[in-house]
Amino acid sequence: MSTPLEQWVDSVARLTRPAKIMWCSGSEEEAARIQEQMIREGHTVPLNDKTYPNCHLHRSDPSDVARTEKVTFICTRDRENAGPTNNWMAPADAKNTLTPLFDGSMKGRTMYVIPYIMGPSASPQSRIGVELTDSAYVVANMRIMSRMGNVALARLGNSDDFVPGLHSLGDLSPDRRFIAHFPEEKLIWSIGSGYGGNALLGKKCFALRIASWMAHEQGWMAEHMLILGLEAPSGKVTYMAAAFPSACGKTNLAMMVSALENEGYRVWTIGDDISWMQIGPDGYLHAINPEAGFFGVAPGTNEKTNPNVMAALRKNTIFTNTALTTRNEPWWEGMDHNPPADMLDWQGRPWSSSSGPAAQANSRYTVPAVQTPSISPRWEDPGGVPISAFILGGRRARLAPLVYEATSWQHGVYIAATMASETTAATTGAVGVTRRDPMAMLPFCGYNMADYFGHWLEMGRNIPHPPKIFHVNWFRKGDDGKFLWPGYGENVRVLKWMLERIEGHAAATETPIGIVPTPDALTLDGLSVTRKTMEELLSVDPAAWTKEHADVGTFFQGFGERLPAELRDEHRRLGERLRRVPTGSK
Ligand code: SAT
Ligand code: MN
Repeated sequence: MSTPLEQWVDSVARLTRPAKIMWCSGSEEEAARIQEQMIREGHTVPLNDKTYPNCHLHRSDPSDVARTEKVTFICTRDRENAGPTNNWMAPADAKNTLTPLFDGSMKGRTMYVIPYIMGPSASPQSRIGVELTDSAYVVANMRIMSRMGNVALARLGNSDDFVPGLHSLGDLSPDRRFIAHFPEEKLIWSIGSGYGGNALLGKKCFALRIASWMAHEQGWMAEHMLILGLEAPSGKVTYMAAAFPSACGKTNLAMMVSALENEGYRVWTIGDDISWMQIGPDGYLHAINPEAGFFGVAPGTNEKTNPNVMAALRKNTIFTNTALTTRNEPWWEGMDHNPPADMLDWQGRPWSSSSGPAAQANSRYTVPAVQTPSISPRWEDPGGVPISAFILGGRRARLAPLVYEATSWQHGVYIAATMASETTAATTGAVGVTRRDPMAMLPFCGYNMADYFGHWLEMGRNIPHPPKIFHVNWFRKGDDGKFLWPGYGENVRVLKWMLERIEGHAAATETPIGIVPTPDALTLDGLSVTRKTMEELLSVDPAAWTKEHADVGTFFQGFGERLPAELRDEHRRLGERLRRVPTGSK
């Protein structure tokens, strides 16, 4: 009798017709063979053996360098369950469209069977997935990003309790590229892309889109959040999970080198992208990082912005679409000030300063989490870590104060549901346009987002000790257009205030939008931020917020009747509070 997994592998092999099937064990010897295969295929080169041992540079197809949201689908029987923020296809239509593309798509190639665990191997909060792929690059990345191979097979046994994900490069044509999710079957089909979140199916496809659906069904949370621990001078560590839209420094915050280290405050890293959280026996929400590695953006990463990851990626790392120096080392914009001479750009062409960026803007490193000097001793704790705070954020040049706190869980859900960020030059399109990105989950929520808001509200009713909810904005600018707050390692000063709020002794004042620190509540020793700047950073401008309030009203209309009544109430109450502020006051 074959197992459910063997039956599925057989049926996929009949469709895709690979020359060979290889079951991945996860061994070192196998990893070496996969690397050799990648090098033979011609898009991967080994890097400097002395300075970057066991590291590789991979160049993807130039048309295949980022996630493609336009061809990402949630395939539920009822269109309403995918909701207004997702692309939808009926499951049967999706299968009819994609089956011919998979038909014979692996001919002459190897089909790799990758059993993997999302989460620490021994954690009851972890879940199993199996990815079938014809890409050796995917195997090499999944090996870093998940617990893969025999460890997963052993945990699965003969069970059918795994999320199947079928992936094929197809012909890499953008016209025949689809990333389809079938949440009702907990199934993923992806074809036509070899890149990141399109192809490493454990990451956004499973750990966010499918997992958010499972979490809704089963009463837990799958969130696009980093997880960090803030250690206080007493040695006590307080855990926080944070959601930011892209380009707001999530990885840097997770690995921050604290500016208050001499005073005994340091930051420990548990995860940089995804958090799975479940109510623990102690009544706290307990978080695990479902991933085992970091798939981070390279450009802008340097000794100042993220020294921990710079130390981590000196071995066992896959670089994707970075430039290559004559020393056979990776390079990207923002790594240092002086681009080395005679580099090859991310497409392997000779580069000169007039030929545009040397590294692709979305070039990446894939690095084992355990190599990060700041990795928490509890990062693989099977019980997860108890979360005391949710931090939400965005990039708002003028509007949001440096930090404010929700007055209740329900108010916090309102803040999360209305999160927004202004576009930067790094994102395509116009600069400075406000984009709403609720919970930073807009591209990753596997069901109707209005129901997802409802799920957050429901969780708040069920968690005996819910995390406090904060909103931060590291990006506020003064009238001169310069950032008011220094950011990076100095952000620990804001985390310290949160810690004191959690412990119940930090100074704060109530404003219409929430609870804001008094100008002297943050520890500013050793920092040249004046009191006037602090006041500006913490100010709430009722006129600007009245405009924001109207904009949120329009945004909420998009969810129609399904928007939870609690959020309508919060919205109405914010409007009332803003109207009560005497005009002209700040
Ligand atoms: O490509 S990934 O989805 O893994 C990373 C990202 O785009 O956020
Ligand atoms: Mn992400």
